[in-house]
Amino acid sequence: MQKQDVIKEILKQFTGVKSSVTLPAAYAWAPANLALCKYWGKRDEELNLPMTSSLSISLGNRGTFTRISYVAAGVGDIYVVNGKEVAAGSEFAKRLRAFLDLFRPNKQAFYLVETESTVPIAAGLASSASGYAALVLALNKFYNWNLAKKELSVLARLGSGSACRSLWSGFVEWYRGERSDGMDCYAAPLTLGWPELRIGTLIFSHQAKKISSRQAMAQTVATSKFYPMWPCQVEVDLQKIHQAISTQDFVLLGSTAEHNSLAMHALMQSTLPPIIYSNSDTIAAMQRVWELRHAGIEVFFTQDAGANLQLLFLANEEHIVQSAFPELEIIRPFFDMRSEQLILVDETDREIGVGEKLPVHVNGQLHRAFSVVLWRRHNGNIEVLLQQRSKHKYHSANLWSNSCCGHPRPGEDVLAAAMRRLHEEMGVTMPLREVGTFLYRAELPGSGLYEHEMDHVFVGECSTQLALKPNRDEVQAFSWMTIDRLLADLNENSQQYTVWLPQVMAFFLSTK
Ligand code: 2P0
Repeated sequence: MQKQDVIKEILKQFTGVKSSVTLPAAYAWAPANLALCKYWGKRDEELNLPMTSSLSISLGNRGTFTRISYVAAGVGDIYVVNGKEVAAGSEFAKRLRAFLDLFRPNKQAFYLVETESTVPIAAGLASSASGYAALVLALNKFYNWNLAKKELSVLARLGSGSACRSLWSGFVEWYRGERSDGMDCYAAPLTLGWPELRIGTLIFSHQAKKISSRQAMAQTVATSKFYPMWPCQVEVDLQKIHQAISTQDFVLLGSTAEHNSLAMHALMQSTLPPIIYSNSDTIAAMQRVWELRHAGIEVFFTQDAGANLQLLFLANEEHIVQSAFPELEIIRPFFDMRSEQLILVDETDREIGVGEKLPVHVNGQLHRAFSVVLWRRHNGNIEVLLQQRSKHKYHSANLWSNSCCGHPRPGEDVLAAAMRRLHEEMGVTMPLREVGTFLYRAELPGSGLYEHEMDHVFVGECSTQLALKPNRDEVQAFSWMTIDRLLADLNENSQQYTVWLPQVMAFFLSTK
């Protein structure tokens, strides 16, 4: 099976690749990702089908922003990376051109692809993952395909295997699948986050790798006698990582990721000829990490196909790890998102662009948003958690509202955004369930701003023991209120509540 066959199948509802170009240019953003359980070895090199499943964490605001348009007149594609045009004969350009060849409506259609990368490329973090993911997202907008994320994940995989995990923020699992056409081989996000998680990148080598991961993988599968053990290792490690995430057991997460990475490098040492990405700095840093652990600091490492290391630790160890490794660049995967950019949508919630938060509210442009309602059963009643917005909020200050609300950022999954914001505002992490969306437009009294939102409503059931830690910059008070009392008060004292709360509550009630 060839890539073209897969693309044909996915785009069969359209008349060929082109469909209708409705935009002069389209742009998209995708995060880089770091595998905690690695992808190493393919069962199909043409389709980038892996031998095993894998699991990653996306790297917050480290990623790739891509804009795609047609070259007005010319004889070939133009690729611009971080403001510099890429030589047409380079390996990078050849690989990208071959991928885009799969998506040309005719042989004379040439693309201008402009990308900006915030991935520390020298740190050995795969920029190809976010690059191909952003490119596929941009093509989806450019041609107005409106494909589901699962299909986009399959398309991104055809560019680079690990790219299929770069369509979401947070934890993402890539399923191996069984089919020879790979239609069941795609990634999907996990519902749980871990806001305290930190990733530190240590850079030891700025040189290009002597052997690409693509080549190294193929050599491992072909020549390592230990390779047949790898799927068993992955199966166990995936189970442990799932358990670590669901119980927030950091030592289990870190030790499993470190072990998985060492096992992958052990496989490479057993190939013919051997492959060793580490240099003496890599080994010295590993030993430093082990010394810190011996001294009681919970820090672990993972290493991709390069000399550099990524450290894993929690927020409470940030200072001590930073002082042990002064050159460490720290990423907060659940916080360092692209900020203050909102996703503009049409009335079917299809993404049509991005916009700065304030102008979007001044102009009343339709954008994607979410509202979270936490609820509990207490003394035979259903109670919902209300928050009083801080006096510093840019609109609806001091008003009472549902438990949390906000906007997903470009490239951010709306559930991941709801989880992120719930933690930022109320200091809690819990599973949320989306119960639907509604569209509303309202003037925000006294602010000159308009809310015009496609609002995704999430609910989460809490225990009566739930400990809230509200962020005082966002929330000045909170209160659990029975539904009956809230509905009565919304009638009597509506000016004390946000304009969107009645609709959110009506939605919540319809699910009860
Ligand atoms: C990973 N790596 O899971 C593993 C761990 C590197 C080490 O995925 O050939 O660039 O394009 O499918 O995705 C790097 O491999 O390879 C990689 P292709 P890719 O992140």
